[in-house]
Amino acid sequence: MKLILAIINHDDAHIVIQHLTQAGFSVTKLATTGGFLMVGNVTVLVGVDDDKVDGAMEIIGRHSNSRRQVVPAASELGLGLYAPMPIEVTVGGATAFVLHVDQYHKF
Ligand code: 2BA
Repeated sequence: MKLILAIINHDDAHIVIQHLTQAGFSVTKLATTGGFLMVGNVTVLVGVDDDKVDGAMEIIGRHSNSRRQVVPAASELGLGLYAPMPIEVTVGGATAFVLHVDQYHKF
């Protein structure tokens, strides 16, 4: 079994979760915040059998879009650092990690 941990743009999260759920995956949604932009994103946890990983990743990738985002000058970037001038970054689609699950219990 594997645990997919995918960080998704807030604007795409609803549609990604909807398609995963329709395809029969169990999903847990966490409200998270990116450390660089310090804006909200969504992390989804999906526990899947090994042979279902590709199917779940395909859904996540298909519905996650990358976006150019401007960080205004003087925005705090964390750790007390501030952008000296506006900078543009490409955020997402999704950043996904696939972790091996040692044990899985349901009580
Ligand atoms: P943030 O940390 O807010 O990062 C937003 C975007 O800012 C990133 O998009 C990237 O384009 C840029 N960025 C991040 N750190 C940077 C840095 N030190 N210098 C210059 N530019 C930087 P993505 O790479 O698509 O990441 C989107 C979100 O996914 C991140 O939001 C973070 O919440 C998460 N993420 C991405 N990679 C991660 C990783 N290796 N571990 C944990 N979380 C990650």
